[in-house]
Amino acid sequence: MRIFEASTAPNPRRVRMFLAEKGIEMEYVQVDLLKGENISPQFREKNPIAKVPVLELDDGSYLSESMAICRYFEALQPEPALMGKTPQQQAVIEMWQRRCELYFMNAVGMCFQHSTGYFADRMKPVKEWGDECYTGAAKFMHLLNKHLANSTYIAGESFSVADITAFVTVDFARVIKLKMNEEYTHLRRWYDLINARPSARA
Ligand SMILES: N[C@@H](CCC(=O)N[C@@H](CS)C(=O)NCC(=O)O)C(=O)O
Repeated sequence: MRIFEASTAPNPRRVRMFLAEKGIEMEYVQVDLLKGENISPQFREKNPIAKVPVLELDDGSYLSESMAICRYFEALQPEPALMGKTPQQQAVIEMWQRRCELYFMNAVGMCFQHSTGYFADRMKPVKEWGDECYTGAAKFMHLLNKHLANSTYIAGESFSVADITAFVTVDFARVIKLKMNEEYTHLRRWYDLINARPSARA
């Protein structure tokens, strides 16, 4: 198995963190996104959506979408459980993971792409949409701070994949100059907790 990725991009980092938590070693192959290696016909054969990460399985087939890759490894190696064990835990983690991905990570990503023109060779940046996404991401950060006043981790009292998505996004938000407000003491407490885990270096 090996993973096609880009070391500075947030989605591949989610998978690296997930695998580090599981103690799973992996071969990583770097794909140059700025040079457009991911939009080449060869790469589209691995993932028609033309994004990283992509997991190549030993049978030569490919899996993409960060959460699908994580779910595959969760099934292969259930411990430590990062996607919940009971039906309720699984649903709560899924709920928060999706919230963090849809309303935070995607908002930061879209703000980055639409305000910087980073991928202007393959999409039309719309500055107003970038601004709107910044506002959405900032609102979500505020919500997370409030939520973490009563919750040790994002999805309750155990570390989960929802923490990975939120943590990677808080770090990535630096590219749009969205920082943790000084008053966000709960978010800071949680950030330091996750940042102390060895997987945060992955
Ligand atoms: N929904 C996908 C998103 C993957 C994604 O957006 N990857 C970015 C890097 S973080 C990418 O490959 N961007 C290159 C491009 O848009 O051309 C996932 O969860 O893996």
